[in-house]
Amino acid sequence: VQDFYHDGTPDFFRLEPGQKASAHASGTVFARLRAPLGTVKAWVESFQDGEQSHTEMQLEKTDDRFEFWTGRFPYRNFELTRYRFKVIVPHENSSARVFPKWFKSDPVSSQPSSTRSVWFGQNGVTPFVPTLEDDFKIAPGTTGVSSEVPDWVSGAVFYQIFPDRFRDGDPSNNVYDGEYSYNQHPVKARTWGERPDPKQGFREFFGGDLEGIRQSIPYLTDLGVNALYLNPIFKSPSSHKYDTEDYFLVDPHFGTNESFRALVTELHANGIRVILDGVFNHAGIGHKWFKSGLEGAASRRFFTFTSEENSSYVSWLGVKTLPKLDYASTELQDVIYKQETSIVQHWLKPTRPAANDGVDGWRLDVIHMMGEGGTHAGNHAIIQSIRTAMRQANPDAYLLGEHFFEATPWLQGLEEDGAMNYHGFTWPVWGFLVGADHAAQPLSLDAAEMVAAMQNARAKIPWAHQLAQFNQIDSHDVPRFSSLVADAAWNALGAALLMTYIGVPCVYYGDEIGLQGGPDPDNRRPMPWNEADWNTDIQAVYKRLIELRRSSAALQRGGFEVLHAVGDALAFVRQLKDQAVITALTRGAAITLEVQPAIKGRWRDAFSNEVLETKDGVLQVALTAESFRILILER
Ligand SMILES: [Ca+2]
Repeated sequence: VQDFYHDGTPDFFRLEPGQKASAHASGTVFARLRAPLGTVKAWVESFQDGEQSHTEMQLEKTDDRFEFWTGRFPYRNFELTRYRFKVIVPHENSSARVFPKWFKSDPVSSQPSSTRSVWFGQNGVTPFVPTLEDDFKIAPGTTGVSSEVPDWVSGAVFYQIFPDRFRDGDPSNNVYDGEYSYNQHPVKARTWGERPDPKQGFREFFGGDLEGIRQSIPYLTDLGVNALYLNPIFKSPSSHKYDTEDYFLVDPHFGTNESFRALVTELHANGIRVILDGVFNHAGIGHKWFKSGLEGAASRRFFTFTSEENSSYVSWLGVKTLPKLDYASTELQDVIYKQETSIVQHWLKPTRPAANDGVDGWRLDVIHMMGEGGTHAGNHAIIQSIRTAMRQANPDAYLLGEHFFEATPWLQGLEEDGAMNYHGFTWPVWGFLVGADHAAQPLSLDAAEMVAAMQNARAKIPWAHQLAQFNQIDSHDVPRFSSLVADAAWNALGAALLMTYIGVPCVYYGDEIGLQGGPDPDNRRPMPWNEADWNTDIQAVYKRLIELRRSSAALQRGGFEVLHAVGDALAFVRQLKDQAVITALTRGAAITLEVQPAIKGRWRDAFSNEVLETKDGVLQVALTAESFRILILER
């Protein structure tokens, strides 16, 4: 346990009562800091109108291990508010000096100090002034309406479905062999259960569809998930459908617009939300805007042609089948997101006022690349406008950005609610449990290094976004986690981290039954529906972990504090007021961890029901080799 602690939960941070109405208010923040015994003085250093201000804190209470200091500091709601703590603490061998009357006495008369100043921000304690980017941050509009992260997001457990590979509920709509050609190659129909063929890739089809998802609702509710992220569903000639031909039309091999709306209604009736994959950086070469643009229509301006030549258009990473959309065109902005009838708003809104068939958010593909003139110029303004448009159509819509890398600039309150958290979760976990990064190059992190990587990422973003980050241990873009870990037991360790770490967990379809898979397209194998093919051990682990996540406010919205991180072993606590959950795990040999949670009581093992009690402030957590335990506080 670090002595210093602060987070965005109500025990440590809240806005003064009555400051909830306006999205553009100024006001006061109450902050509480947990500090070591013997702390001499503490301040909040915050920033207003661009200038730093100091607010002195008062000692509120002391227990046997900590002091709690409180203070109130001003903020303006329309801008990102940064703050950190400056604290004077005892320090042996301090090189500091005390000047009784600064600038008014002889410096030679100064006395050696037995204290020093330290600063505490989201990336920990430093004896020097930290950088702004590691400050605690309050997202603009935290008390208002327009910029809040939707409440439901932190309570969600997502399930990612790649529609062609999840379930074939209606063989009559399947692509058949040679039905059409794509880039002069005929498409190929495959049989459910076969392995994807790297030579066919996006030209092979297994027949999964919306009806298959509908038939699987009992399976999904039994698993316990309550939100779906669907890979693209709109008309496209490929099986991945990232080359959209018509954003207003569900692909006929998946179903119809009507069957999709009916599916959303049925999912909602079963407590399952849905977000769609919006591929708006580029269109497919078969989109009518592009085809008519080649013939000189006005929609030519939706793309970036560098000359009169029809072949001179900018495309995604040079892939000519994916011409890049140009948001310098206000007409394009209108049709993609600005108008009420735009694509983004159309699918968020119900088909009629009483219907419940609008989707709950968008995952935007390569969101950081969208921009003007064939570049990402103007990107942040575009994403801010998309957020505004989404909130207009559905105030509870979740804006999720796809970034394979760091997403910090998009997570400062005005743009994304959350990002696909490869940077702050997936890669650190891979460093600890896989031993490689996304490029299949060696990445070796012990427990301390993993949590340092995670903290370093978390430190850059406001609390509201930390809770809304989209965590996965794998996805359709990387090999299956279960195929990467050297030891099957480590697969369960990954699942435990996924369901107990801060942020929104998402299970890639099939991970819960141990589906294997290498790089794309092998990571997109058809979901086996013969239960004899399921790994029921990992399935039981997933179901219990999801149940725990769904039932625990501490796991959904609690703080995060590391209790132990050395070598192979890790323990951390998630706490929300008087609710707390400890996750303890080791990837190595059996070990007994001695941890000191700040909150005291009896802890019940969520799997074995064994009750553990704190003795003299120490909780002994015995772990067998390569195992995890989840301990729930009982008061
Ligand atoms: Ca089908």
